[in-house]
Amino acid sequence: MSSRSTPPNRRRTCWRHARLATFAAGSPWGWIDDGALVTEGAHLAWVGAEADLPSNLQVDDEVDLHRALATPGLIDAHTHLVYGGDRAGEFEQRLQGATYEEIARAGGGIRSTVAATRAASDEALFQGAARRARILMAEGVTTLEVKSGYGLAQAHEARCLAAARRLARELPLDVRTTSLAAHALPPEFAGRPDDYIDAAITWLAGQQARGLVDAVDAFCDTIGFTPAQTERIFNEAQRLGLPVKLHAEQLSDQDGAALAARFGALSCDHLEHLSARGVAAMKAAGTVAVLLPGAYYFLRETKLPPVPALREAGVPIAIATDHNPGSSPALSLVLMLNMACTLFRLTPEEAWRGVTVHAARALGLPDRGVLAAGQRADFAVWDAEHPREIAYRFGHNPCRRVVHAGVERTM
Ligand code: DI6
Ligand code: FE
Repeated sequence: MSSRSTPPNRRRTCWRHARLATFAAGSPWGWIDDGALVTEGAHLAWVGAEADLPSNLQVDDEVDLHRALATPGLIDAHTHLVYGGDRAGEFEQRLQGATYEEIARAGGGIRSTVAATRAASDEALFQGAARRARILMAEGVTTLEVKSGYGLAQAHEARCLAAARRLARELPLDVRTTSLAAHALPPEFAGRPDDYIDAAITWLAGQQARGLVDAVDAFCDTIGFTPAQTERIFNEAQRLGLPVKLHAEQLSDQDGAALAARFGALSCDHLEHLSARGVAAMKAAGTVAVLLPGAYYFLRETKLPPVPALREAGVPIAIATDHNPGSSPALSLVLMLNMACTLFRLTPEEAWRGVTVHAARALGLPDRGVLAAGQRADFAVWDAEHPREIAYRFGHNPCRRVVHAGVERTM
């Protein structure tokens, strides 16, 4: 062991005797049966088999994991975590026969959450999002994407993005923020969607100058915005050097994925109505398909995203909660693993890659999602022998320990 005076950013800890699912390319699960991880500050300095640990390795601490499973920290690449109120009443309405689209067209749906969000204080927005983030974190989530889209006015959109940024300052968690002003038409712009898009375009540069935004998204659908309106938002994102993502082909095929691919989108999300043309465009652009089984389930959709075509084309597939109050009030990425397998017929390994390595790619973060030297020291330790068990059970939380940026969280 080396000296106790090692500065925190150089402190080395060796985590020994783990079953490792590294998700490194080249072997199923990136599996190492008796593995070790060496963290140095916020990064992984060494990952491999116990038998290969360098004999001259100097570390400050050692932790024996007694053959527990360790995986990369989970990455939830699509959430709408910041909002006011809830939509439990709308859930009841839907059970009495109203559809999601009917409620939206009658001014409920997203717009009712917009009213509750505007009425909430900054502190209430933050505390609500923090409460939800802690639930996700307790299941091993170490990186989370958060979209705006319930403010729909310049100041309110900025408040929501600022609340998301505050999550990363106050919780042991990394947060990527996405501006989704083009989520729904706010009441002030009723009947004038193009004027609203003009306004939303002018907000982006200010959000970027304040360090509030990492990417730009839009809801391109019959109850959202047209491809032409989406393209105008994307042009401004491109001018500012911000990557784009798209809620594409959720309720209908708008050819949104091909549009997003033309802008080199990081991801297209939902995709139940994705065409063969959209699959090919995503493949050519290297765009990740983020599938959202929680929304599919909660809206009782019947049209499946084209998983066989995505798989065949080699489009990377990510899985996320899409946590939001209207179409996916889910707060369990572990449950999404099971639902991705059961509803979308992903293999357990595909589902797991979807919340680790492919989720990282959907956020443009090459430094995480895999356990390998040089990557961020974000990992979770589970009460399981193999990750397939975690995808198989549902309604449980087998996460026992979480290390974020080299520091173990108290759970
Ligand atoms: N698609 C969705 O499923 C969510 N947003 C979107 O564009 C739903 C948001 C909501 O109903 O509040
Ligand atoms: Fe969404």
